[in-house]
Amino acid sequence: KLFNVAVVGATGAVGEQILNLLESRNFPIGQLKLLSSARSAGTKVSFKGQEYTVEEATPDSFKGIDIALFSAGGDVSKALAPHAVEHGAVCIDNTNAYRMDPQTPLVVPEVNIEEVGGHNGIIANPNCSTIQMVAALKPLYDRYGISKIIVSTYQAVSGAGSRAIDEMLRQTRAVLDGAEVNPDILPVGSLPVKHPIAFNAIPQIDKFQDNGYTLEEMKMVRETKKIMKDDSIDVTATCVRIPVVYGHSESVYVELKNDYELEDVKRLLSEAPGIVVVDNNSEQQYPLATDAAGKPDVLVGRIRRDLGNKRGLNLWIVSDNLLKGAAWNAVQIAEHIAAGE
Ligand code: 11C
Repeated sequence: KLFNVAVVGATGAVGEQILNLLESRNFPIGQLKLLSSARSAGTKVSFKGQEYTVEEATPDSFKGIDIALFSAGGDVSKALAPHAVEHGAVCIDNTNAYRMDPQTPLVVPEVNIEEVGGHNGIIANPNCSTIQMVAALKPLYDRYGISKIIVSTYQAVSGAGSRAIDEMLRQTRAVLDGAEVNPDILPVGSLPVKHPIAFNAIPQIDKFQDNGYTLEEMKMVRETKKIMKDDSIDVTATCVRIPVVYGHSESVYVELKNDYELEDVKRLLSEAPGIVVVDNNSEQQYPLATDAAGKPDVLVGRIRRDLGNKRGLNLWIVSDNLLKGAAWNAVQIAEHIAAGE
């Protein structure tokens, strides 16, 4: 069976990766529609050797579409996903628009693929920093239970889109040339104050909430509980933008509910789907963003017991934020739907 597929946000950093994956995975596509905001409409994009013109996404764009992959921002998903559903499409939404909606499954295939079946037309892809963390923690949750997670992230600029990548590269050149840096995009494009990202670490990703945490941090808290189906997990996050192009890194402290053997933890992780353990101190091997970039896997290393709490465990978790953190997770869900599983 072939599926008519729409990619909304086809010219964005995630949309581009979705198209690469649909092509390399030979997804069973009948008709392919590439959609975007009015600003990017008219752009030419090649897919399997054929040239497509990106069209402006409108409510009528979804007639005859079976699967619509959205990654053009929350406002676009809010405005258009309901129309896509009316036209009979299943939407896989990469934005924050529907993640916490109780009717919408929030899916990481390695963790809760069975939830896909319960959708009402929309399936939400979690935030990139959540996806890689829960993918790595699920086997430990199943075996030992988890009472607490303390995570600090080191997030790549590509999470903020292609313009943030350009900004970091431009600023880096400017600093080396002794020129003005002129921050324009980060930390949050729509807020008035900007900070340099070149040679810096910015402890703000997305807007501040009333509780003193940023939206990115609160996504990690809420999404983790929803995906794990366990509100009792205590999650606290500090999210930081660093001058890396691809790959989010995370220092994760997890308190397990039961005693564990370190070797069992390493074995469980190395047997888990989508996880690659890179943990060899004598060879100085541990997950690096530069190694994760371009790969679908979640890399886990620096696996060690807390010195004070015998049920405490430290991990370093790294993955390509545009792949497992976004496009690959979405395409995995699309493949599951296409397989009729
Ligand atoms: C970042 N995690 O790195 C964000 C990007 O809710 O899907 C993804 C935002 C989202 O800036």
